[in-house]
Amino acid sequence: MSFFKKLKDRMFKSSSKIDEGLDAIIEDGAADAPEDPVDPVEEVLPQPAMDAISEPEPEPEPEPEPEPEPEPEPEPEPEPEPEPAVEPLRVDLTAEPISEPVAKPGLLDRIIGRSAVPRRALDDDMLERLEELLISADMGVDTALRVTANMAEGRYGKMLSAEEIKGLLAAEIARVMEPVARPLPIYPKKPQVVLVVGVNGSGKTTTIGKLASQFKAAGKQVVIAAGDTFRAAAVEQLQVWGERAGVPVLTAPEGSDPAALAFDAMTKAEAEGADLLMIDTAGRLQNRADLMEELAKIVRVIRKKDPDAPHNTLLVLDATTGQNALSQVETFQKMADVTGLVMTKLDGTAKGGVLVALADKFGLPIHAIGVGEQIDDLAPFDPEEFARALTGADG
Ligand SMILES: Nc1nc2c(ncn2[C@@H]2O[C@H](COP(=O)(O)OP(=O)(O)OP(=O)(O)O)[C@@H](O)[C@H]2O)c(=O)[nH]1
Ligand SMILES: [Mg+2]
Repeated sequence: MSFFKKLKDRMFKSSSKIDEGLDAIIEDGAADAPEDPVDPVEEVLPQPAMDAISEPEPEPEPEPEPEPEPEPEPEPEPEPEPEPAVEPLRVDLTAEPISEPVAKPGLLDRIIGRSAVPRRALDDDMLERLEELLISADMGVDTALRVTANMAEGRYGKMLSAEEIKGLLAAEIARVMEPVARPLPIYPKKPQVVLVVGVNGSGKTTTIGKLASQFKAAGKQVVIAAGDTFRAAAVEQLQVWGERAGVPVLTAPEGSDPAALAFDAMTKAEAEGADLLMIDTAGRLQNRADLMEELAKIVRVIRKKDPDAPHNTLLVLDATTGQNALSQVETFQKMADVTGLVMTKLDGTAKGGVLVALADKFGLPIHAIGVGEQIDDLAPFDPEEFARALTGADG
């Protein structure tokens, strides 16, 4: 099974959350308007989103009847033309005339028994509810506003189905994430030092095991340093991962200085000509100044050996912690020069949206995502797959 397939399967909770919410939004303002004069599908949706539309689209119908004109009904007020919205947000269209059912299922549809796809106009109310939906998927207020505003730009007043909205949201989310989707860079420097940091239980040790296994499979010589010297169990856990990955694990006695271990590990990795040295660290809460200072010390000591080290500082974040991930990035950035992110446990949350907020706010590379506890449950980060899994755009 491919990683992406796994991600989609595992992120089902997220998908259904947005799915259900969208259906309710459409239903509340629904208009069965397949003959809507402004058919948004062809012109609006970018290619990937087109793929996501599952309903058979009403094919261009031979029009035997007189022009399907707009509404012949008496206008209650000046026509709120869906002007090419210059500003993406909050153009007040008083919603009513547009969001009202524009047409009953067309005669032709009834005759040929075609079921109409519910649609509603993209208006202020719909946008607000979409924002709420994205916020409930943990995207954060700022990012949710930006995503919905961009998605609405130029589409104000258009009739959209749930599938079309999912496709549009997915395309917008993928656009936000595209620039940050980058694999862990590999440098010619030997050993390339990868420091792995994060709060307690975020998945650091597990991620190191998974990464070590992948690099080993790619022909790299990898060494792991068990820099979490606080708990004997932590060292044992890493040794198990080392065995699984077929990679040596350097350890130090419980309670010893992790900076000293890191220094020794660099010396050994150098001597052995290893390509990569991955340094595990103890989980540290961002409000524990002493632990954060200890991390800074590890970095200082490593730099005595190689001023450019660590070459990568990976911050491992747990997707289930939601918006707190944002403050974790801020705190760890102060203590260590975070070069990239790995988000774990995306399989265990309905709220993967926080990854979009992270991309939007920090622009740090997202190297990989954890989608399970097994050694191969680390996927490269693919923005489009992620966006579609998050929005349920594949239906
Ligand atoms: N479902 C799921 N569980 C994960 C994932 N990554 C890690 N875990 C689990 O999360 C728990 C914590 O993982 P660890 O790797 O020990 O986390 P840590 O950051 O090293 O923890 P500390 O060393 O205590 O700070 C373990 O039970 C892992 O199996 C993931 O992608 N998906
Ligand atoms: Mg650990």
